[in-house]
Amino acid sequence: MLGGTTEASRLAQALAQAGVDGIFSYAGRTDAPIAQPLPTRVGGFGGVAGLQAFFQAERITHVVDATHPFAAQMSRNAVQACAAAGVPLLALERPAWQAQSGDAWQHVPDITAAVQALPSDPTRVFLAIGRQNLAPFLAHSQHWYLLRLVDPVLDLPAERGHVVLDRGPFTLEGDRALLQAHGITHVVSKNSGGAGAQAKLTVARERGLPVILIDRPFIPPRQTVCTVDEVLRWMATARR
Ligand code: 3Y8
Ligand code: NAP
Repeated sequence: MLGGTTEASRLAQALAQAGVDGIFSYAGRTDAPIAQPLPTRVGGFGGVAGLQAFFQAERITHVVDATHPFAAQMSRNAVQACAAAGVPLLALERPAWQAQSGDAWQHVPDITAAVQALPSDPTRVFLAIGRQNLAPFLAHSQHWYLLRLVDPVLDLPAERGHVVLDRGPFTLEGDRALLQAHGITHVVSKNSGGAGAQAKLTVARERGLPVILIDRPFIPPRQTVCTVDEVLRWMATARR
């Protein structure tokens, strides 16, 4: 299984309890990812060809893609490698977040549009998008940024912003305190879905803050379910 999300951690628990002979895979993006109850490998496979070679070497019979909706490259590679190798593939993916009454969301298609959606006058922005796409935002130096990262890879002078180290899943009281403490006026987030990162959107609704929400990237069609139970049922029936 391709992991790296809360749902992936839950699926690993269920597979281990069911005695399924599985391998959990991390990309190796964080220094010390959460330990899993399945044998775990860390690091890229080396593109589609590397993934196919892995399937052969490990005699993989089923692949579950439980990566994050924004891990589009991994998901694209899995679709290609499984089709080429004739290995059944199932995606475990949480539904996108839907706006509720009181939400002030602006949907944007990508990072560039998110940067352009910020107001021109100086604002205090909670950038909850990790570390891979920060540069275009930080280039707009009139804003003050609150960054939440998993690992201490970057620091900001106090007048430019503040870095919080946290891995999530995040809590409502934690995000309430965080946004309050830093006088946040805007939130930028990916439409990750799931419960692990939803708290900041709830707090934005409570405080009437505008949210710039980045749409998910395109992923080629593949069989997709939303729950661990559906994955277990699929495992029992899918044949090579
Ligand atoms: C390495 C595994 C779990 C729970 C942690 C979920 C919940 C928190 C939402 C915010 C948003 C963000 C980020 C986020 C979420 C969960 C879940 C989820 C967003 C870990 C993990 C790995 C990663 C990689 C990391 C990215 C970064 C993205 C931080 C582990 C904790 C911002 C995405 O420093 C880096 O290079 C971090 C890179 C990809 C996005 C980015 O572009 O920076 N996730 N996140 C996985 C691997 O190596 O394969 O370290 O334990 C997993 C989780 N991330 O039970 O695991 O949604 O499942 N992760 C985003 O959504 O915008 C945080 O702060 O509010
Ligand atoms: P990505 O851009 O889709 O993938 C880039 C490359 O990283 C892939 O081609 C693959 O390398 C490697 N890779 C990605 N996920 C992997 C996995 N689970 N196991 C082995 N190799 C993997 O991926 P990403 O967005 O950087 O995400 C990396 C990890 O963080 C994933 O586990 C994802 O679930 C987790 N995550 C991402 C986000 C996010 O916002 N992107 C949020 C939460 C969690 P090769 O081509 O060499 O095989």
